[in-house]
Amino acid sequence: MRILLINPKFRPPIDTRTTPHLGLAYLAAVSEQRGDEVRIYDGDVEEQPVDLLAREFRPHIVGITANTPQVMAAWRIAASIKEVLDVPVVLGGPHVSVTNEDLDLESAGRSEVDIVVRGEGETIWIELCNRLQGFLRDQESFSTAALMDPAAAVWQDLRGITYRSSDGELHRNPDHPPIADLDQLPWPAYHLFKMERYTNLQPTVDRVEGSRSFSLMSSRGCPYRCSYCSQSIMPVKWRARSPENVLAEWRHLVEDLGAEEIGVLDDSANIQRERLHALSDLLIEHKLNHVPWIFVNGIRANLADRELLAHMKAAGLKRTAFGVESGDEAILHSISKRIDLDTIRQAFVDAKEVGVETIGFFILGLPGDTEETMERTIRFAIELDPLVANFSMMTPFPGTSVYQQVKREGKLLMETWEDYVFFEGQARFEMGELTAELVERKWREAYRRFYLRPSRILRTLLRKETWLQLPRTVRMAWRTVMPGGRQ
Ligand code: B12
Ligand code: SF4
Repeated sequence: MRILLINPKFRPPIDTRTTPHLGLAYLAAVSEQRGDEVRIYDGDVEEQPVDLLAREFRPHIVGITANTPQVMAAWRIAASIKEVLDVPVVLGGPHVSVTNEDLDLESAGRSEVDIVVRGEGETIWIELCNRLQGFLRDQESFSTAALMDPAAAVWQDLRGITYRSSDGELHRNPDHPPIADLDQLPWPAYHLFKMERYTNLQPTVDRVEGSRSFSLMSSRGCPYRCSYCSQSIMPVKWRARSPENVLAEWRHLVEDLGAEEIGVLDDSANIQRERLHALSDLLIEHKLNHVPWIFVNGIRANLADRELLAHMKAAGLKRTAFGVESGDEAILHSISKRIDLDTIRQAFVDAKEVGVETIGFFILGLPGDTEETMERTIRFAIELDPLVANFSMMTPFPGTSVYQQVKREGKLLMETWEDYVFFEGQARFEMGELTAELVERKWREAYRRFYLRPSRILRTLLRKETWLQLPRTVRMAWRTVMPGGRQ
């Protein structure tokens, strides 16, 4: 079959770099394994309108991915394709996987969307394509209405989907079990992406623009349940690939695709420390440790001991992020972070002592935050002094317990799903004494006080990357530290 997979264009924030969509790369890979002809349309780097491609390529099925701020663009794309072609449109990704707010039903209820896939997609997608192919075999001419006819009974027992049958009824089938053995998955199909169009394939490894960076995921899901995080409410259990399987992909990225740096995207890579020790041994043994790699999204500070950090450093780890979130013990407890300040302190000390650069993620405006607690967060960031400090204002994503709390006790300041982004310098809710003015002020202050310390300015000026990326650095600084400089 011909398959078109789409990543909707996202209103680009100033200077966010683009990276191929790993979820679509996996879906494309399993489709190719099935024998399909696959095209990927990544709105972030394409110029041609998507309906034109649909008209030329005439796919048998279209799959669109969406996180929360992308979902409205996904609907618009679906509608534009439906105008030129009668083709089943399937929507998947983080937004529709949040079922406790009925976001799957919201999308499946729209006339331009036929089926929603919830959670991890590969197995469901292949089962779905098999059924569509079986249906097509028996038809002289195709119509989506016939495919979705309840009498045809194509979808009633396919787990993990929510769909609208042609009589207008919405159906939510039970969840699909997670993929038990991640080692069975093929490698992401990067050959289907226009790789030369990505400004920097890995958004957080600050190498020179254009250096060949690739992402890799060595485990999926997270066993923690932080109150603000979407990961904690999606039907994705923590599972890991074997060190040997990760090594094989690593070799492929370095030796076949010429990767100069690798970003490991796991949500919580260090749940099983022995696994990372084993991977480090393999990277050293196979002489892959000359290629720098980083943990982009943060590892758990409570599970990052010095021995592990030192071993990973020897295996090429250049930098790691830690989700610190708050400098106030009570707030940390209230967001179910399950960590204390001393443990975080120790992790930063250990990382620096073994020579691993650090990134700290901090959130301002968490429920319960006050001027004093946010002050503690800023001071804690300065004390930890990571190479990169990233301060974001709390954005309550649908389904999370923070979202539910704000809906109950406060006021959301976002009007549409497109506003659910946290890089725009605007507070996203107010609750009690936590006003937008206060959070935005502390956010600007955080950047100013962290980055405009004399010691920090000197360190920044001494870094080669600062000069290599000067225009970008200046734009970023203007956006964050200047009052009103966020547009
Ligand atoms: C890397 C990453 C980024 C990168 C790249 C984004 C990208 N599109 O890949 C960058 C830095 C740009 C980014 C930005 C943002 N991100 Co982000 N990001 C991630 C992260 C850490 C990994 C994504 C990934 O590669 N996952 C691995 C692949 C295999 O999973 P996947 O993409 O979800 O796809 C699987 C399924 O969802 C499903 N599926 C997906 N699409 C489809 C389509 C079809 C048809 C089907 C059948 C199935 C299907 O099948 C896939 C394979 O199993 C995730 C956390 C996570 N663990 O997923 C957060 C995450 C997706 N991001 C999130 C957020 C909030 C954002 C931002 C909005 C943050 C902001 N700054 O405001 C922006 C949005 C920008 C944008 N352009 O969309 C949230 C989304 C929550 C939500 N409700 O939507 C997540 C879940 C983090 C979290 N824990 O809260 N992000
Ligand atoms: S540890 Fe990280 S990925 Fe896991 S629930 Fe908390 S914030 Fe989300």
